Amino acid sequence: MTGAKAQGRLVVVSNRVALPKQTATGGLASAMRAAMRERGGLWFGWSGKIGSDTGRLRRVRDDTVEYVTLDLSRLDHDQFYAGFANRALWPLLHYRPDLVDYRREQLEGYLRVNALFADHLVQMLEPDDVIWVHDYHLIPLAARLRARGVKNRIGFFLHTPLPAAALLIGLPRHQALFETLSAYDLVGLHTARDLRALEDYFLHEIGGAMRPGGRLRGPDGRSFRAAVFPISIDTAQVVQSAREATHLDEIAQLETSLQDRALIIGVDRLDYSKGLPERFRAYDHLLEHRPDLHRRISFLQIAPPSRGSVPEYRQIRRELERLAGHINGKYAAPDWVPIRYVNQSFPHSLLTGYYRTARVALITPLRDGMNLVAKEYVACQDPKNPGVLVLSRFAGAAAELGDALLVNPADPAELADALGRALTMPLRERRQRWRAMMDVLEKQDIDAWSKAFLERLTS
Ligand code: GDG
Repeated sequence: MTGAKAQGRLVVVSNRVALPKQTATGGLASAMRAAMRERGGLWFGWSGKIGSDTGRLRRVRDDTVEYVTLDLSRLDHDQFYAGFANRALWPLLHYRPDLVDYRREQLEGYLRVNALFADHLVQMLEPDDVIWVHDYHLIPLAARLRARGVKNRIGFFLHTPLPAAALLIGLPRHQALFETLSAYDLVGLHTARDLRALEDYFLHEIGGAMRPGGRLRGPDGRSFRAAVFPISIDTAQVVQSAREATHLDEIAQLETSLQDRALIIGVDRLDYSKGLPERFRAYDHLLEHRPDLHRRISFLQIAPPSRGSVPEYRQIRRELERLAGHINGKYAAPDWVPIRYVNQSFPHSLLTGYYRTARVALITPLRDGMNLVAKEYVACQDPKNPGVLVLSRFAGAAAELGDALLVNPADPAELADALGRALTMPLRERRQRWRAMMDVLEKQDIDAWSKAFLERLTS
């Protein structure tokens, strides 16, 4: 392991930490673990626990990787996580200025928790560590680390979209927040559109400049690189999981319940960015205009609740319950339920089986950084008889998956047309489209993604 030592550890920082005993649910967790294991590592973040005092640390070691998590006080949690991160930044970054609930004390709480993260982290760092910070909860972290004398390479990856500069400047004190990105050495984004937005913001809104070699310079004079790294999935693992899932009882039960009806599937965290009400309305539109499809299709929407402490999430949950009830009330027959709306989460292995069973995936976020469900759906298909992906143009994944049926999720008629087309698409065309998308996923998997980012960060 001398090579590994020479490289320095990988220190990952994210709001939540996937501990070693938890089954790695997402590709991201396993990719981070693999990268840390190779060179030794530390994963630091919030424990998910709200304690009476902020600052209690929990440590777990697993071979060459150490996991350190921090409890937050109720006030810190409410201001940093439920407040500024999820009620101001999340809607802003998803092009929803109408939902931004900015409060100065929450921004201060956000900055305070970032400073607290820096205080703890600085004591654990070694000079040759490479630090990789994830997502919108921790934008100012590098600036706080630099202020404490940290000279290490620090990279940042934004998992959400980055909207146009014209929207970013609507956030009070946006400059104090977004210009801290220049404290990183590398900022990674999902798509070229996000990168253009970042460049435009730095160049035209806060007096930064473009340096030779494409580096951006912030108003403080520090320069950093920004580049596109579209995140992906563990393609080989997902393919295998979907094949194995065909033997699961739950899959047989789902198939029996379908009685040869074509399954349309959607899988999304219950979030207003995912376009769920619009999707339900489009399904209503389809059933209204295509009576020939009644009883021949079934729409399964899996939507595990998330961020229940944020009011907008409770509201959308009620809206979807109403819409699902309305659609079933309007079209259901004694032996047919048009929409199966399920508010729970499932083991990932089972999800891969559901994806494979579905003739169509309906993935229509209003805005999404990438959308990994779209990629997983493609990887799970039976190559001999693949299903069709109907995908929003506004998911980052659309930039790579141009062979999906791309739609504007705001138009129920367009969405319903695409669904109709997907349900009757000839096998030959399904195969061609699937093959083209699968080629992308085989080349660009999650390992290629993390390697590309880390290579650029350390070069
Ligand atoms: C953010 C960005 C970006 C879903 N339901 C269950 C379950 N899932 C898994 C999916 C997929 C993951 O969760 C969801 O990833 P997405 O990318 O679709 O969406 P976000 O959660 O919003 O993720 C997004 C991503 O970060 C990565 O950068 O693509 O744009 O918003 O893997 O399969 N997993 C399990 N049970 C469920 O019920 N186990």
